[in-house]
Amino acid sequence: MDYCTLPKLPYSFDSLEPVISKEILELHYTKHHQGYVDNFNKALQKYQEAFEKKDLSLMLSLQPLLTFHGGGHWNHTFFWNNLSPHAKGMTDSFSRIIDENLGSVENFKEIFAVRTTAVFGSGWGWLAYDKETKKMEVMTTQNHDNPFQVGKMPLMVVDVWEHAYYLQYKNQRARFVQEIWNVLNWQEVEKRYNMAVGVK
Ligand code: MN3
Repeated sequence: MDYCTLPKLPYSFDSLEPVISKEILELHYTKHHQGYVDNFNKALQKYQEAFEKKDLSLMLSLQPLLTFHGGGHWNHTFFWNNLSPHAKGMTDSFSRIIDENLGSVENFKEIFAVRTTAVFGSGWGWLAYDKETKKMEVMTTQNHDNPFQVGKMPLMVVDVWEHAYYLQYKNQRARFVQEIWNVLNWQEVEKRYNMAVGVK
């Protein structure tokens, strides 16, 4: 049984050009994201069988697969939704919130670019919200890990696995991260922030 399905992409494959080429977006969504959905469903099926058999060691051994493929599905969905062909930039009120949390929008973008470009191997760059400190922070994760796993609320993400940019940007991850601002859906990020601060 399918526990989850590939969500609809909120725009067409060519609509993020020239920042993300049609070829990359189509492959990334129909092959990579679909693959994580399929493998997550398989892992969940095995987990359910293990659960029904009360096979704790099998349940524990399935955790890495669930985190990897489930995270792959969740992170990609979150990534697609914080991109838009009609990116409008931040509202004044949200850019003031970024100023308060991270010095300035310029400073935030610089920290984000440096840290995200420096991710070893495959991973993700995030803007996250820490409910304990009530502060936003820039963080990175490996593979398909997520700020949730360390108790933070994700607000924005950029995929820096090579499959996200290599066909177009080759080894220039920094240039990809720089270009992504042109299609960043700040209205969605602001909405997530409002939800994060509103939820106790
Ligand atoms: Mn990816």
